[in-house]
Amino acid sequence: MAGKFITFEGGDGAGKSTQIRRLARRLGERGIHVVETREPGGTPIAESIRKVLLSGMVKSLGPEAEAMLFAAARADHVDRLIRPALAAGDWVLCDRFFDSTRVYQGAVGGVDARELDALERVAVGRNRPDLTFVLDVPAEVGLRRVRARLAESGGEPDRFESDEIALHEGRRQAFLDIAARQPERCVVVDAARSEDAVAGDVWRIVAMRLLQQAA
Ligand code: T5A
Repeated sequence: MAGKFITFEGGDGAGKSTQIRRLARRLGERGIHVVETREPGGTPIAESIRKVLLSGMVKSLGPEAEAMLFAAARADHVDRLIRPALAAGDWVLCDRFFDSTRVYQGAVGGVDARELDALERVAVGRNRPDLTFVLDVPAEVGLRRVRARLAESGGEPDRFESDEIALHEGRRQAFLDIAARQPERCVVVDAARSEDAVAGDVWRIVAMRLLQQAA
């Protein structure tokens, strides 16, 4: 049986990594083999591209060049990790995927949608998510969480976290617009609530949309 492909999208600090860990644990308890991964990243080459992108080293090249780099990382990630895992029957939980490019480089970055269509065809092909969670939080809430995490770890905000609040709010709206246009794939979850409340919704939706199908 082919596996399932679930992506988690949303602004910085929405809680995607947290919810992926929790969902992976619950699926694992059911005997489902889960692959947890992230974008940009997931393979050695894509992780190297991640470093270049998040350091801000290529920011001056502009959003179009950044979109190409995200697509190059994604192509490797899909070819070497996502597609083989799905073919083996695993469930793949991915922290961000093409919707992030549509939002960060497209809707807010200004890269033309037709250019992004072309990059998506090359990088993703038919490997489209079965289900996408859009974890929705006001930008201020997400950024507060990011700041708290950085204060604990002693880290610095990355190239995108450092953007001004208006850009973060624009991204939030752009994710909601994608979800409204593609309700068959996307589900919006209010992620400003407790981790438990969000995880409860995520589990109910996975059970309803995917576990019943897989049974
Ligand atoms: N990007 C990415 C693009 O521009 N284009 C693309 O195509 C792609 C793929 C990636 C950056 O690259 C950009 C978008 C991003 O800016 P990243 O470090 O992977 O960088 O950034 P994020 O995916 O945003 O990762 P974050 O860690 O910032 O956010 P998460 O994963 O949404 O949040 P999480 O789970 O790490 O939680 C953050 C903090 O909040 C707490 C957690 O404990 C943690 O401390 N938390 C909660 N606190 C209260 N209530 C809850 N419900 C909480 N849930 C989590």
